[in-house]
Amino acid sequence: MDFETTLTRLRGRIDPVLRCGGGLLWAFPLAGCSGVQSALDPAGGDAWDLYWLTIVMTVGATLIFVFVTALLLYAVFAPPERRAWLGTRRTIVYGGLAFPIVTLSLLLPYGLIVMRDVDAPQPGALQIEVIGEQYWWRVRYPAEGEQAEFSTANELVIPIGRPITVSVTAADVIHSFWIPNFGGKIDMIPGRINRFNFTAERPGIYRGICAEFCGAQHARMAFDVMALEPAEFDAWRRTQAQPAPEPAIPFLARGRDLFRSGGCGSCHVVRGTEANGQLGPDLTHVGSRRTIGAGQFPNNVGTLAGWIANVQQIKPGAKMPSYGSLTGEDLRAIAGYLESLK
Ligand code: HEC
Ligand SMILES: [Cu+2]
Repeated sequence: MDFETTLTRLRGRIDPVLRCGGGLLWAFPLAGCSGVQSALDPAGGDAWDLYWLTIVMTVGATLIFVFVTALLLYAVFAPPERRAWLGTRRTIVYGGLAFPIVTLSLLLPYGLIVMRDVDAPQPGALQIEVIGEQYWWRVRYPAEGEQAEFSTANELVIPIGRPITVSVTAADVIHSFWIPNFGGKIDMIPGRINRFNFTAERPGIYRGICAEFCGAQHARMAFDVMALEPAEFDAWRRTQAQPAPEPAIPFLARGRDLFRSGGCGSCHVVRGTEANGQLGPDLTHVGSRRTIGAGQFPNNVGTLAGWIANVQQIKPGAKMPSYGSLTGEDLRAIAGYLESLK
């Protein structure tokens, strides 16, 4: 069988694979290329450096792989007199020594420079503290100038254009703090504080996740990142520092009373009321959050009521008991009260 026929046959076999299987294979990674939780859709910080490092490495490695595979096929299928040059000393010196030495000598400093530059702290950064807990995120904004400190949960609200330093740690087991669109991933380790520095370039809603298995509900441990215009951020921060608003109508006041008598305040803080428990998320402005349950459900009266009645069914092992014995009316009142805490 001569070289040409072999090639034609090989092509006949590979073509359908490339067309359907190969096509599908490409679709999978590409589907992850844009969106609110993608390292391939940088929105600021080191994400750009990491993005280009990834592209250069992937494209480079693909080209070299294709080239070496082509040489291999040639070495196997070409007639002996045509492939004789493959075995010469020159090919080995240039292809086997010079080429890898040059390529790797360029890639190594490139990687080292990216590593040196990423995660550099910036002066005047906004400080935020995040504590990983099974299975949610405690978020603290320390006092700054006139602005009083306050806590929230499962939500990182940041201004665009200003450097941010997030100091992370964990309360129980190791978690990992990762916002793919902003680069770096950083471990949250009990008893240790790690820092993550970035600047958001464009406004938007992004999704952060826990990237280290931390227990049964690890996969249901996400958070929202809201990058706002600076003025919007300042307004948000002023509102969050306020105590919870008083219930405006009797139905909501009833919700607050049920919240009190149900013992919710032994685990949750609602600033401005006597609820000051430290075990669960701060609920002072829970109604202003986009999602509940660490990024699991959109935030509205229905999902809040469902959460309170069934938390152990929808997030088994979460450190909050289900309140299945509350009547529908009572559930609506508590959920309505929480929803009104904007
Ligand atoms: C034993 C402590 C405990 C008690 C009592 C408790 N909770 Fe919770 N609660 C938690 C914890 C812990 C979480 C976080 C769970 C998670 O997402 O893994 C939570 C989460 C929540 C959330 C979601 C908050 C968010 O931002 O995602 C709401 C709403 C809530 N609780 C309401 C209530 C109400 C209402 C009551 C009383 C009927 C109550 N909780 C009683 C511990 C408690
Ligand atoms: Cu976790």
